[in-house]
Amino acid sequence: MIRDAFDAVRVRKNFPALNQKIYGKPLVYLDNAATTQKPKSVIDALEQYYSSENANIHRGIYYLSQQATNAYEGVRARVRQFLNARSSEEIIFVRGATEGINLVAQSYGRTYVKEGDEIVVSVMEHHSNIVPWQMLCDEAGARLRVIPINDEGEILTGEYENLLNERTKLVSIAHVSNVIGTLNPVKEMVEKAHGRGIPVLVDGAQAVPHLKVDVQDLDCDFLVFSGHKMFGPTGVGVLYGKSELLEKMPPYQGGGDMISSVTFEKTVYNKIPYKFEAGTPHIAGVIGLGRAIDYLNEIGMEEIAAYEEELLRVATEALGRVPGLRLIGTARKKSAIVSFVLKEVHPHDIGTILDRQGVAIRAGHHCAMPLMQRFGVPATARASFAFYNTKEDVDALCRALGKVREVFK
Ligand code: C6P
Repeated sequence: MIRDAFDAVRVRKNFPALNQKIYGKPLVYLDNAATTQKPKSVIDALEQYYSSENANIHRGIYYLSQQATNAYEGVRARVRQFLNARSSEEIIFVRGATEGINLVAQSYGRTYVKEGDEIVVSVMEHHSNIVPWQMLCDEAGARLRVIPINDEGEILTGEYENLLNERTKLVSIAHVSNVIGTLNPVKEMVEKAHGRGIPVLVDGAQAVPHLKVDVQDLDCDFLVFSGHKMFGPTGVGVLYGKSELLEKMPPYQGGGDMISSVTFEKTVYNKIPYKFEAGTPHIAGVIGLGRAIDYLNEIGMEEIAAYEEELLRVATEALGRVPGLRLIGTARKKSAIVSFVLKEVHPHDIGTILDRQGVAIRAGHHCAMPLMQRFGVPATARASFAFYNTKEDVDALCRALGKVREVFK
């Protein structure tokens, strides 16, 4: 039984985009790992900012600019609280998870990673947590080492420990896989890396919107996430970094706001976090992200996680009854993401037929080609859930899969 305490049907009403028909069928939105829909409060915050509060920040001495600065910095404080970081200066606004990882690769990586050094990632990483490290390795003459997984899609922790050595300069690992939903034991992995003095970056893109993430508890050195996957606007995200590391890192980009003084002879950089926020940031996006965090706090991350866990259980059971369906990724600890293949049907065909039934899922390699190779499939179909999805959405998914079977029988 899906928990009665959590009223997804009521919550859905806050999301205007969910209330529409696609090809005459009610939209069943199951592509939340790609991006989530936005609550009215976030949409309203953007409209209000642009209609009556718009001004640049950190520059103006006039009322509107000060208001915009206060709103922007207020969100930094709320993100700090949301992640339980020690200080607001540890919160850097970026474009999203991808930019956060590139920032660390270019700033921390180019400073500390030298020829012969190693960076450790897992086979289930999103391309955003592979390619920036490959680029760095190519430049520095360093090597990428890859943690293998078992057939269920779980990290082989013994193999992980064996990979750590005196050449390892950084571990970068997804908290939750965007393809198979595996919830990785990041706290234990951080502990092992720290035992050897190795810092760890956590890609929190699929975790922060769905469970309570506490950076002090994880003790990770860096963590990134994207606003648009957590009910906020696109084009904004967060890099959390421990202040002692951020202090030592050079800026990632040069420009306005990241300096305290400039002459042609010498530029003195601003203090953190501003040192890493060159140019006018996505002010409206940050304000919208703040509103999304308020929304999540109102519901409660524990409530959300518990509800989605049950949704995952219901979906896994229901999909298990679909003839010819093979689940890819059956880890014991999972987030509400299910990837699957159907005998003799290409995932793109599944996606197309489902779309005609109003069911939006993603089909493809999910920007995780090495993981596809690991499971020996070119692509999967993926349904990814959020707290506004219901058991009826799972039923609609299964009914639509029945149509796929009819077409391909
Ligand atoms: N995954 C998906 O459909 P950006 O694009 O910067 O907001 O997020 C990149 C990213 C990084 N790490 C993980 C674990 C992710 O899942 C993503 C984005 C989307 O699975 C789009 S490819």
